[in-house]
Amino acid sequence: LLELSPQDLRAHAATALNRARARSVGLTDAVDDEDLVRQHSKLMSPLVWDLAHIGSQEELWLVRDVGGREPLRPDIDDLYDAFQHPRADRPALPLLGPAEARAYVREVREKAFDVLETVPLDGRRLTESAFAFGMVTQHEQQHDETMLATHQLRKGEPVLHAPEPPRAPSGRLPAEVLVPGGRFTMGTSAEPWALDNERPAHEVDVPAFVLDTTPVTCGAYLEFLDGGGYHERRFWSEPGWAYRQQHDIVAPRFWYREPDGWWRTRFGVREPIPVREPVMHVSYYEAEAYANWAGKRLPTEAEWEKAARFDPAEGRSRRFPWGDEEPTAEHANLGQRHLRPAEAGAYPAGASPLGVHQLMGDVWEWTSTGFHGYPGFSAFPYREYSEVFFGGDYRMLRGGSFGTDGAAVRGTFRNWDHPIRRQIFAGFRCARDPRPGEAG
Ligand code: AVJ
Ligand code: FE
Repeated sequence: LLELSPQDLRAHAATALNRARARSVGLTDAVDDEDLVRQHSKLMSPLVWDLAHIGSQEELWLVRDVGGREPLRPDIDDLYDAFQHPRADRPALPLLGPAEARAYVREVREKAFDVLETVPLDGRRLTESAFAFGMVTQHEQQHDETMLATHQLRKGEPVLHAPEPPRAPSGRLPAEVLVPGGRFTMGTSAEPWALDNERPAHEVDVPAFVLDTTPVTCGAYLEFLDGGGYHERRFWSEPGWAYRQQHDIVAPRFWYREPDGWWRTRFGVREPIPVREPVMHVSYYEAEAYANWAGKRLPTEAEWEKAARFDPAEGRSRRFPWGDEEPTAEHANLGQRHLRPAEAGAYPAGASPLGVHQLMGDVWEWTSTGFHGYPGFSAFPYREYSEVFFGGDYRMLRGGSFGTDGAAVRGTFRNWDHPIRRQIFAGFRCARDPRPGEAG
């Protein structure tokens, strides 16, 4: 699918690494040192941990593994190993301070660029190095999105700024799209930067189903909420109801009821709920309850990917809903260009061949599927990236959010989180089985 030469890889990797670093620097320079070391929520690390962790992983994978160089800071490996210390415990660790962390990631990056310039890139080593550089870029971008979620949790005046996303063109889209039944290719063996859990490509038979054309909007969600949906047991699964009761959840995270209706806070700004925008900061359980209320269900992960990738005219899976080209600003709301999702229907150029909109960008979309390896899965480069999470209490999320960079998402990309999580930029769309006669 992608032809890579050593020169291509060097140029592409350098650009992608620089872009990720500009974002990390922007997110960490936006606040003062006191704010950088503070834990804004038990769910998140202090920003200074994410920063040094980005450097630590880059040191391990690029400087030591690909480059075969001497360790810079073997003494801090343990501090920045996510498996050694849960997020809640990280503030108490003897972490690098802001100035030390910044100096550390700069030094690692200089060494990584030196490796990129000098490491032999031929045959198998080209593929392996492409993967390592791509993985490090994606890793930094993933933590940048995590840091953006930490920004959303911090109190105080706005420190991040971005232009407003495009509005939706006038005219209504059909509410739903029929996705015909049949086999399609799920996952990939061709994407050079696909992570282990996206591999290998395999055929899946997906019966016909009907999918919402856009993610569920705040306006639609308000009907569920104002109609008493949070208080009706029958819409909720058993664990969902227990969670809703235990935490007295009555609205999406960051929403507040005022005498004149619902408001929200978004990166320090208080604003009325934007009814045309996809709802976000809902748990899987809330998404599931909404779908039940609407007489629908959440899509499976295979349904989501078929809607996002299958081209019925050519009978093949694309890299993205719009085709094989990398995302641009016309295709999708990705890359923190904006600090919010765009209105439903705002990206007509990013629609799939069947007319499903905004599958990429805006909000991550909950699916009803748990985390398992595809048939033929093989852990790479190590079990801790994906395999140790298989079978855990997770649901798959697809498509990326406004805070996901294009380097860190594609039609095959698989994200996962606990069904109770709400601090991530996650929303959903609904699916349903076709009614008799509807599937043609
Ligand atoms: C794929 C987003 C679930 O952030 O926990 C970052 C990605 N893995 N560092 C996460 C990841 C190791 C991961 N998610
Ligand atoms: Fe990480």
